Amino acid sequence: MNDYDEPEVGGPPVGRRIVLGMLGLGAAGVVVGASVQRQVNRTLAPVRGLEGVLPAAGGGFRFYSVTGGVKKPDPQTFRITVKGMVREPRSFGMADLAKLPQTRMTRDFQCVTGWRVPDVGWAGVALPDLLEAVGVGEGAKAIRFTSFDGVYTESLTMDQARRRDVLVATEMLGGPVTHDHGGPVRLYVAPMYGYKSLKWLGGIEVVDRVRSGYWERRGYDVDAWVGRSNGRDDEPT
Ligand SMILES: Nc1nc2c(c(=O)[nH]1)N[C@H]1C(S)=C(S)[C@@H](COP(=O)(O)O)O[C@H]1N2
Ligand SMILES: [Mo]
Repeated sequence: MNDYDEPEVGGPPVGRRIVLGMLGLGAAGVVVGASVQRQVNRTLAPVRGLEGVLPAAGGGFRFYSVTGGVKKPDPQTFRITVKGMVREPRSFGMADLAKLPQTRMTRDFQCVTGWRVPDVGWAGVALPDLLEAVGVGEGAKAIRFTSFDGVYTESLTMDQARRRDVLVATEMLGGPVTHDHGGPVRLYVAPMYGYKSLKWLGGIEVVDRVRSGYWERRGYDVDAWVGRSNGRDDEPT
């Protein structure tokens, strides 16, 4: 049985190579001549399994948002909602999240377009602990995440969501998650490419199947394991 649905935007997914090219060049700004090829190589390095062979594109985070002007919520009233196939639908403010068990980890952050930030400190509530607090209902197969930017979405299978290295993160880089990094609360999916780590987390829904997220409808793999053959729907696997 397949728990994954088909992409829901019209037409076939955009070829990943095209998406990657656009992203890489967009992120790099204006590049010319030989540096274009170098940038493309860097962009494709992770999906070709060449990490460590070609240089990384940069040492630091790039701020990504598929939409402009994301509103900054009031931390006093901000809440994330957890609903769907759960025993007890609930919303969590910052104080509620702080009362749940806290998990810390130091892990690399790797964008599929080629940049990586090593040894980033993260803290927050491990997703399994949050799910435990609401109780996952029978037949639940996946988790759907929505961003209060109104556009970005992501999904994890239930197995992936039960990993302890998936965080509902309230801290990164040694302090609260900043607005530009998707605060006050973002997702951090340590073993997967950065696009799984949804910013400006607003909603968590327990559902009966995986729905493709924002980039997945545009050609990226739903399973975004770093180091596996992600980002290639143009070749047999
Ligand atoms: N809401 C939202 N979340 C998002 C994105 C986005 O555009 N919007 N971009 C994703 C991608 S592709 C990456 S690599 C990371 C980048 O995180 P950063 O902006 O903190 O560097 O956020 C991910 N989460
Ligand atoms: Mo990314």
